[in-house]
Amino acid sequence: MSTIKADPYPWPWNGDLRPENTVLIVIDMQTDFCGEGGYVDKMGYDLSLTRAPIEPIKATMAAMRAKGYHIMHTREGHRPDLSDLPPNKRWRSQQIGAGIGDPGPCGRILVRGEPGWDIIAELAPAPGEAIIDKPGKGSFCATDLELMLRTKGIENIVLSGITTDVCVHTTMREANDRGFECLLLEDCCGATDKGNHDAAIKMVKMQGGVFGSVSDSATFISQLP
Ligand code: C5J
Repeated sequence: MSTIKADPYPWPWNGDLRPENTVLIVIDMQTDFCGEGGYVDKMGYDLSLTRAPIEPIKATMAAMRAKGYHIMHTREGHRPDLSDLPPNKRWRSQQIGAGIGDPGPCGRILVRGEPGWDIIAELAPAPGEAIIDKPGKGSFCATDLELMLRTKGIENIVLSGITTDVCVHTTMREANDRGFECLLLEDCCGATDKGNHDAAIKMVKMQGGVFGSVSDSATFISQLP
């Protein structure tokens, strides 16, 4: 029996925390979301907010790799022919001056294979770590993530990445509804707006942990069995 100190309950709920049944998912740490000239930068948001989780994620990933835990990464992006890009998603991005599929300083925005779409070098996946390419916000929608988790016997998911209120939250909600036990590491996530980050964290903790529990990287690393 091992748990991590977390709010609103020690995680995981049943104390069954082992490298074999637990994965760290690093969500969308791509240049488009936290690098100069990428999608978020083009929209005019403060990059320091989406870059803040880089060091905490790096430390968490190193600790989990050293103990043999599963690590997975996700990337949001679309096919070069944009056949998996809903027209309303494209239209909305054009309204804010960062049209998905349009050329930018880091290549075509949020298009697979372009420099801006790739995971930042600081958090590069290690050989053997799965990368899930997703066309939407949630990591379960139109991907083989659930099949891979079930095949590996994974029950516990530690969530990190960007953005807290969008892709991290959507993935956490999808995972929770599928019966996975979720922990969000607060300082390993960031949003384009600090208020939205804080609200997203608060939402997880309501109703006894409606989507799971919340901890931070230092606590997690120090208590990880
Ligand atoms: C967004 C994401 N915000 N990774 N994507 O469009 O959160």
